[in-house]
Amino acid sequence: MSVRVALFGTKFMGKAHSQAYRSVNMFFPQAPRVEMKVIVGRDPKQTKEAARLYRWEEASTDWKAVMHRDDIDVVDICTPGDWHKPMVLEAVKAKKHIVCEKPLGNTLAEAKRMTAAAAKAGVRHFLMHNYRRAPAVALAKKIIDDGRIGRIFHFRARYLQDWAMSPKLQMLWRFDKQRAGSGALGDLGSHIIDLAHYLCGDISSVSAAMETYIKERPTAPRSRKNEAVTVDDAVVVCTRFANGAIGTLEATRFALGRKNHNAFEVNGSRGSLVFDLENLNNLDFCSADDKADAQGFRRIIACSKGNHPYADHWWADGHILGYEHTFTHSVNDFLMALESGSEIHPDFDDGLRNQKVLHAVEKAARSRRWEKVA
Ligand code: SOE
Repeated sequence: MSVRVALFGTKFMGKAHSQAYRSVNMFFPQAPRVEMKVIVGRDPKQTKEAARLYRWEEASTDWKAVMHRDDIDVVDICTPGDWHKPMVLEAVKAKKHIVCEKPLGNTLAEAKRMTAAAAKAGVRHFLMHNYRRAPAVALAKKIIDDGRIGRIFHFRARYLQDWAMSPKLQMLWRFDKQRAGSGALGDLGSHIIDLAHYLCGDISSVSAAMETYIKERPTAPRSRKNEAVTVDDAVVVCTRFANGAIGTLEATRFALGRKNHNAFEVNGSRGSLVFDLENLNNLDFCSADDKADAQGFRRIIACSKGNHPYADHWWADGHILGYEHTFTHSVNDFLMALESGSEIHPDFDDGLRNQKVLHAVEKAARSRRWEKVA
C-alpha cells in the first residue's frame, strides 16, 4: 500500500512533518510507503523553495483545489490555528484522512464542529501531539499500564520557553487570539494536557491563573506603532483527575533560560517517573520494589533494542534519538493504523477532550473558581 500526502504549511511544523514522512520511508519499512505529492503555502516563492528543500513533488498555493485532488489520500495541516477549522471541514468534504497540528481548534465550538464532521464523514483523524511518542514517554506509559507505579497520586508538568520575553518582538499570529485561540495555554499547555490525559487519565476540574506581561507589541520589526496582544504569556493550573489524582500544569513563554523545557513527574503508590524533553532519551524511575537501602531514582536510557518502544527501528543500543524522531514515530503509527484500520490516538476526540480543558482553564482564570471540564 502507498499513501499519497498533501501538506499544508511551509514553516517550522511543515518542516518537522516533512522530515517525518521521509524518515518513515527510510526507517520503517513495514509502514505504507509515503508519496510526498504536494506542499501548499501562501507565498509562491517560499512554497516552491520548501518543496525543493523538503523534497515534495510539487508546490501549490491553491489549498482548496489540492484538498479535492483525486491523487491525495491524506492531508496534513500544519498551519496557524485559524486555518485548522476551514481546512479540516474542506478535507472532510473531500473525504480525505487528516493529520492536524495541535490544538485542534481555536475554540471549543470549533473543535466540536470539526470532530463531529470528521466522525460523520468516516475519515481517519490524528492530532500531532508528538511528545507521546518520545520513546521515554511511551515507556513511562507502559510502566504505568503495567501497574508498576501503582495508584497515581500526582501528575505534575511544566512546559517552559523564553522566546517571547523581549518587548521589541513584534506582533506575531501567536499573540493574536483570533489567529491562535490562546497563547502559552494552547501552544504549550495543550501538549502537557495531552500527556496528563495519556498518562494519568481524564482531567475533571481545574483552577487557574493566566497572565499577559507584554500587553502591546510593535506591529512590525522596529515599528513605533503598537498592537494589542490578546493572548496569555503564561498560565498555571491546578488539576483534579477523574481517578482521584491531583496535579499542576504550568506553561509559559517567560521563563528566562528555558528553551524547550517540557517536563513531567508522576508519583504513585509504588513508584515515581520523571521525564524532561531536554534529556529526552532518559526516563527516571523510582520503584518501591527496590530494597529500602538502594531506593532512589534510576536513569533508564530508553533506546535499547528489544526493550524500548521504537528502538528496534533505529541505531545500535544507546545511540540516542532527538526531537524529530517524535514526529517520525507519530507519522509511522498513524500510517500503520490507516493500513490496518486499528485505533490511533490522539485523534480528534482526544483533541476535543483537550480543548474542553483549555476552555475550562480560561473560564477558571476569569472566575477565580474551580471549574468542571465539561
Ligand atoms: C512554540 O515555540 C512551539 O514550536 C510549539 O508550537 C510546538 O508545539 C512545541 O512543540 C515547541 O514549541
